[in-house]
Amino acid sequence: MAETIGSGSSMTDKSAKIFVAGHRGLVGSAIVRKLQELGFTNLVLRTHAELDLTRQADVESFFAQEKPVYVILAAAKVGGIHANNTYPADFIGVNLQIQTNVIHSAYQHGVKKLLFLGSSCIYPKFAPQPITESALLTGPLEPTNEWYAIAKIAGIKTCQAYRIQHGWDAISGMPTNLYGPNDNFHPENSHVLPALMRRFHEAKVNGAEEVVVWGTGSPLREFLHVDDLADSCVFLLDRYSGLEHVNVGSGQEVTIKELAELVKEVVGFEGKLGWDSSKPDGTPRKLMDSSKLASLGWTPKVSLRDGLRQTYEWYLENVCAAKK
Ligand code: GFB
Repeated sequence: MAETIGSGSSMTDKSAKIFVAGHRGLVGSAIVRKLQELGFTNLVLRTHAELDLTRQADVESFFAQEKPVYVILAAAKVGGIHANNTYPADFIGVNLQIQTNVIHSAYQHGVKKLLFLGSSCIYPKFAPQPITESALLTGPLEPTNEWYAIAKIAGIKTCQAYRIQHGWDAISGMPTNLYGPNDNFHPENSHVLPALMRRFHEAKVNGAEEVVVWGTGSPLREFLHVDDLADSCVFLLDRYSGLEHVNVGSGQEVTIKELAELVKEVVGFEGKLGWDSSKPDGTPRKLMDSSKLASLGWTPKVSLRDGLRQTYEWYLENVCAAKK
């Protein structure tokens, strides 16, 4: 099908029905906030209890009944390095089921355009840095998250296959490591940033002397605030129509040690840092090359320091206050 890249807006009708799958999660909730802020009035949302996306028949009935015009597929089984390493069957199985059901039903029921979201872990463990889109499938994956990565690679390829065979407008965005409001702050299963925020906060409140951080502290990670990701999702849905997936990064790269120091400062913990080297480091570095997205006209806005402050405020108001 014809590719339209960086040309005029295609989402001019603010009453067009948009299904945001996974609207209660970190990514989906940010996308809903963004769409509402832009004046989109016809969002279709379903909780997990209302619609289990792993159930093919239920997904088909939903699409047959609702007939959305656009779909943003932000529903996924996600987690940090420990969760990925511990629940491989869930990470590959649930994600393959969700994306296969949603992509196929969306195509069958006349959805105009679908945006699939993946992750920077789709790239080879030792991909040249910064990682360009063309690095996909050029080498072995990081073992701690290969199950999730294989599912996400299958999602990109499913979108490409439907585009090639059916001329259907399915596109993919690949965000780097994300953080922000509505993140999962579980002590073991979450990603590093919310895990550390909670650990430093609890250490501060309990007057602890030390906070232990996993691994060696040397891996490098790039962090993008989820509000920036949400903005890029609407931008891509509106402006990009191409076969290749698009990287969405911030260019803000820090070592885990630097991140830990930054979170410690934002939270206001005054004790020491310790390191648990029995925990895995994962990929040594995964900095995205986001020049393709920049050339289309999109750039991120939120600095890591501001994003951390805002996320900590959200954590205090929503997670800590809710526990009281
Ligand atoms: O965020 P994280 O779990 O994901 O870990 P990945 C990043 C780095 O932080 C690793 C270290 O080197 C961890 O060892 N780290 C230090 C910690 N302390 C902690 C902690 O308390 N909790 C956690 N979770 N990490 C994930 C993939 O990889 O990235 C997913 O497993 C997904 O598939 C996601 O792609 C974006 O960046 O290593």
